[in-house]
Amino acid sequence: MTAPLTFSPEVQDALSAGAPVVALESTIITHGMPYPQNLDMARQVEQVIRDNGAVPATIAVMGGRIHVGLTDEALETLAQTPPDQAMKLSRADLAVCLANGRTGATTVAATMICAHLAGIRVFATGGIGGVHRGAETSFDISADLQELAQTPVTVVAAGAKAILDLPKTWEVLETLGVPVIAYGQDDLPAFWSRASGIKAPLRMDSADQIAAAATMRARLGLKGGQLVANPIPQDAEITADVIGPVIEQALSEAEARRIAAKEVTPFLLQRIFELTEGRSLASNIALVLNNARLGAQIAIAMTR
Ligand code: PSU
Ligand code: MN
Repeated sequence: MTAPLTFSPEVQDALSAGAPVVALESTIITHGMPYPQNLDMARQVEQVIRDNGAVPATIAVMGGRIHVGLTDEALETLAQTPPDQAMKLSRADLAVCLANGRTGATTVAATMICAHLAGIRVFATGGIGGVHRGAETSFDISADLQELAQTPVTVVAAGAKAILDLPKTWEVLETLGVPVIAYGQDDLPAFWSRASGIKAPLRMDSADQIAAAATMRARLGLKGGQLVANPIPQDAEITADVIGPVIEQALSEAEARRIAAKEVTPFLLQRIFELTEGRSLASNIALVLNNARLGAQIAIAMTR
């Protein structure tokens, strides 16, 4: 009995040859961005990984199988699937979705699980889930954090999404023993902004160092992955003074409308997109591409 994995020919060839592969998630496509920008982003991000010498493996669940590497047709179908028709898959939902033959988009947590099953050690995305503001009453803490603590995949993100309670998110990661590594700066990045005012627990300045740390973690028998927090490129950033009030407004609307559980993150991202007239989406795409580039470099370093 093995996991129901279906590899695209490109990913299959790369993995058999020991060539660098970077996993990509699909919730960002179905629940994180509107069509058609989501499709455009998904294609661009794959291209950036190829241009940087690695092979992209976008992961999604369709027809009872975990697909590792999607055809352009599958990517298009997924991008056009309304959020209420694709399950948003975390660790809790993955097996149910597969067993019932439903379509599902993988979050950071589920993508890590699938990447690990497929033998992929690096994964690039936008921002991880984390501790939501008000978690002291809602208990809303993303399963992404637990996953980083147990599954050996290096995740490249632009930090945790700034809609979250960032200090609490970093505290939980520390408790869980997850290395949080700021890339090329001392400060932890805050998704749409380069700076958060919070000093990162760890800093690294090269893909080689990040790859070496992942290998050492395995040699020590320590379970879990690493989070690489890669700041958004300067020309794409929205500084905290601009994005902050927008986040506040989106959060109070979510509260007034009693948005809860899995709907919270998609609702906030959509409202922030509307309130910034698309600027937040342009930044989100820029940071994903930037993370894909670093992800490719790390995957290459890991094959050396
Ligand atoms: N990064 C983005 N956009 C997104 C996400 C990440 O730029 O939509 C998704 C990821 O799939 C992440 C999920 O795992 O949001 C977190 O959702 P929640 O807060 O419900 O755990
Ligand atoms: Mn949640």
